[in-house]
Amino acid sequence: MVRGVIFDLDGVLVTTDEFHYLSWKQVADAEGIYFDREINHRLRGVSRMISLEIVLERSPRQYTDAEKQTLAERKNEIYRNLLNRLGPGDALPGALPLIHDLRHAGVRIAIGSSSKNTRYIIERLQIGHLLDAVVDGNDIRHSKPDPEVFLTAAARLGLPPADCVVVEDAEAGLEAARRAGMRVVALGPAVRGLAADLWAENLAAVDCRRLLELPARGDRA
Ligand code: B16
Ligand code: MG
Repeated sequence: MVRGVIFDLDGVLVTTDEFHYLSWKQVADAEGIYFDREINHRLRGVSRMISLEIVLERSPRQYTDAEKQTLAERKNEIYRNLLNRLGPGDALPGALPLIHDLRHAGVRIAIGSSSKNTRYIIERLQIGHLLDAVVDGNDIRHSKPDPEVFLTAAARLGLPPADCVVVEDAEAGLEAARRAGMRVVALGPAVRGLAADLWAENLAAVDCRRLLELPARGDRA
């Protein structure tokens, strides 16, 4: 039985994944470090500082911890400026109809995101009233692929992990969901072909009933 759905935020409910890319690209270009969309896929779902380490892999020189801190802050400043463009109505196509259908079916809704900007994004989109729990980068010690974010979300929903489904656009997120013992819907091209209970191009292609009928982990042949 599916009693809770935990949505990833960036790249699932809103196109902030593109804002992350643009911000890192600006930081990398200013440092003369090669960065492209393929590398950017590896940043999906992982924390800001781990993202920075991945960006710096292509750098010919070493950065001190203080320099890394400055780069991470610069990236976040650029990113926050891009977030200011968001408003109600900027949730990705299919996101709000699916959440409404799920709520109508009595399913509890949570967000499980690695981002420390989650609450600001929720505010910009004005979707807080649709959520029963929010767990973000400020609440956890280990980011995806560690299951902590999803286990904490299930606990805040008051549900066992086996009753929850995660919706994710990142490989790190799929692994985190599996390690949490949850069913997982993989969304978008970055995770096409990876192990998941269901894959869809975007949320508009996810049918509420199909999601609710996903077989429990132990029930599959
Ligand atoms: P911030 P998600 C993740 O959010 C992003 O996918 C990832 O690219 C980003 O580095 C991470 O949040 C941290 O974000 O810098 O805003 O704290 O996909 O888990 O919702
Ligand atoms: Mg994501």
